[in-house]
Amino acid sequence: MNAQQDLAARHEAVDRDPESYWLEEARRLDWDTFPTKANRSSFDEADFGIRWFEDGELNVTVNCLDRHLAERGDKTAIVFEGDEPGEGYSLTYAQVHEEVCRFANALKDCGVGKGDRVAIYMPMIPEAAFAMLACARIGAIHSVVFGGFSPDSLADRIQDCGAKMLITADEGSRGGKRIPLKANADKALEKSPVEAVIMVKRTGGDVAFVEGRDHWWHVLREKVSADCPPEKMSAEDPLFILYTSGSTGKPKGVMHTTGGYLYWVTATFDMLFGAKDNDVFWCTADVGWVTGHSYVVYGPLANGATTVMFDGVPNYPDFGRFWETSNRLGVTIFYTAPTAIRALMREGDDWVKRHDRSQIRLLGTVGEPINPEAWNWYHEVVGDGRCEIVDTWWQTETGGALIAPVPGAVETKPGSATKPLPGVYPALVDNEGKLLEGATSGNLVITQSWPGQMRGVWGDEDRFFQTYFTTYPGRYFTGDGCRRDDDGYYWITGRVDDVINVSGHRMGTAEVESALVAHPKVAEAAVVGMPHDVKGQGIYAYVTLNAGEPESEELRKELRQFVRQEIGPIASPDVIQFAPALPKTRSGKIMRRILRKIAEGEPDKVGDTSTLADPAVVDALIEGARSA
Ligand code: 6R9
Repeated sequence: MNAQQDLAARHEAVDRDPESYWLEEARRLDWDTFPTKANRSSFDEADFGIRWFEDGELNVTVNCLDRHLAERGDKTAIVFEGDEPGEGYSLTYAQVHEEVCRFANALKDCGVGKGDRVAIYMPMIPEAAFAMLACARIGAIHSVVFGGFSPDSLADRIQDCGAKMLITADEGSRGGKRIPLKANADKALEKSPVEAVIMVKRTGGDVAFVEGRDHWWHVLREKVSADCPPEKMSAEDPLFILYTSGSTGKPKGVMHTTGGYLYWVTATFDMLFGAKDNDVFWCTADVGWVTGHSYVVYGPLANGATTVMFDGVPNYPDFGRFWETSNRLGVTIFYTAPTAIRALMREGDDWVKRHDRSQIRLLGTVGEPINPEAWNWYHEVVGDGRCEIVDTWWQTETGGALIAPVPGAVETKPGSATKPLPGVYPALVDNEGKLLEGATSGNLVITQSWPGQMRGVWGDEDRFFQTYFTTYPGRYFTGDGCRRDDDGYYWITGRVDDVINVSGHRMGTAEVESALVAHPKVAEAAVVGMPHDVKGQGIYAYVTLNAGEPESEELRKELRQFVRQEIGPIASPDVIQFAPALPKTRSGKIMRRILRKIAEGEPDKVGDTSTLADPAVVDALIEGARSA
């Protein structure tokens, strides 16, 4: 069977008899108890719930490590590439297995057990993967917090998930700069204490050490056994929590479980990247994001592939880093974000062409819509017109890819994530929820559950249903807008809610607003997205100062710095416009549509302003935008 026939057969099989298809597919995993039930999910309020393979039992690390030992124990599992080119090493499956078992025993010695939450705040070093897998080994639930987040953001997440332990490193090293992870962690722990801290030595920098609470990993490692039997987990036991931004409130703890999530990342990694024994797979995402979970750690390892962990940035020491490193490490499959592609494209073709890329056979992208120009550059320049481009649309909530071209089976179109994978049923609806047929644009919903779907928002039972299933009852709402063409191809147009996508990182406008208003000189703030050549979207903040507070360039800088401290550098506003007043309806609601149009540089398209309490505000804003 060729790829096209195989894909057609899968679609046919899952449409005809989903229960049998999924149970057959579950054989991709090794189970302690093979499930007899596949899908027991409902999107309806009366019997709402997402459950997959619920009577199955398994351990994630057995699937990612133990089951490969007999045949691939000496195969490279992880290639570590540090910040400096060539600063790195490789680990075999046998070695990773041993490290994970030791780490798991260290967790146990620190009092961590099944169901406990463990926060992980780490650089992109193999120990980050050991820590995640060690949790999975003993049934603890990890919550990885991106190393670029501030102490406050870390503290909020530790508190929300009730973490018992924090795993961190002395410092990170990115683009030649040190990142004070332990110092940040210490600040966070003042606000949200944990019982124990394990710290990995990465740079050897000076850090505080709290006796009785802190432990060095290299010290613990020598004391613990390399033998740690895997905990038998129920398919629906939680595997991890990952915080992500939504349109309202604080980031929510997206919860994924053991069986369905692992199945989905295993199957999608295989279908989309099809890593063979000699492949080297490099996904450039950080483990602080879902892409790092699914396609740096779990997906590749469950398939027995070789995965690269990169602790650097695309422009250090120069703009050729990706291609120099790919060549040196023998990378055959490369997966990155459109923002990185656009940033490198700006620097010219020469940075690419000076490195041999003939070993690369497949190029993937994820994180935001890829504009056709960047798609074509990736295809023509990076891939020499030879490599397939696999544009994968998915979300933290979906666990793994849902819409993406299966190589060799689905023809690509530059800028389209193409078509749904087998068992994924997207649909477009209008704002009233009416189902739209044929070639059209609308809001993207998914009509049936798939195994990798999130199971809940940690600590808030109602929020999952409220956030995703009430806008269009009976359907999962993605928050994305989308166009479907005559060939049934999907073209994601971006978020239609109050989420902005900055360099592939999700930011809730509400989060940035609440950081701004926390500043003593700020009375009110409204944040919207604006088009940005490299980042996709930038952050545009309208700020109303307290009465009598003078506007100044220094204050602009101070506010940017303040947001960096409150959330992290990724949330720093690109534009701050001081606004004497914000456009509000008579009921006091800020009309963001107007603010968006001004930020997009299209003030003539603000539309009807007659429902505003004071329509004159708009003219003042348009005037102010010229100098912002
Ligand atoms: C995996 C990940 C999810 C949001 C999603 C959408 C955007 C991701 C995309 C894409 C167009 C793609 N997005 N992949 N848009 N084409 N291939 O990025 O998860 O951080 O939760 O972001 O990213 O807007 O809704 P997450």
